[in-house]
Amino acid sequence: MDDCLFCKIIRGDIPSKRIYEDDRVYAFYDIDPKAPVHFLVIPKKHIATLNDLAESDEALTGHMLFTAQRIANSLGCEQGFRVVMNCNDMGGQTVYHIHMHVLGQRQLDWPPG
Ligand code: IU
Repeated sequence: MDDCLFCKIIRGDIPSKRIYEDDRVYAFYDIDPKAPVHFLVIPKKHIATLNDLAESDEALTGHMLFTAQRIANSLGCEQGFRVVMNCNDMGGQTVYHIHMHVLGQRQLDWPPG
């Protein structure tokens, strides 16, 4: 997608602090961190919202989750971390390319705001 901010990050048109990348996913630190560790895992395939997922994306989203777990643990979050996906405006989504927020290294409250 030409005008998608996260597609631009994947292409390197917008700078990001990359943590990990493979043929299917890209992970980078959030520019506005809400915890000592806060990174995003995004698919290289453009999918606007969770509502746009297809059954054929099941393996991809599983790979995103496994990537989140591996990176969180490599960044010292073995004691606990949180994975959040916001869907649409009501769910707090601001960038319309699905992404997993991964937050850790502080005590996280429940419920989130
Ligand atoms: P949201 O779930 O759509 O609200 O999250 C979007 C996140 O993307 C938000 O936490 C931003 O700080 C983050 N972000 C970023 O890390 N780098 C960017 O260039 C842009 C947004 I644009």
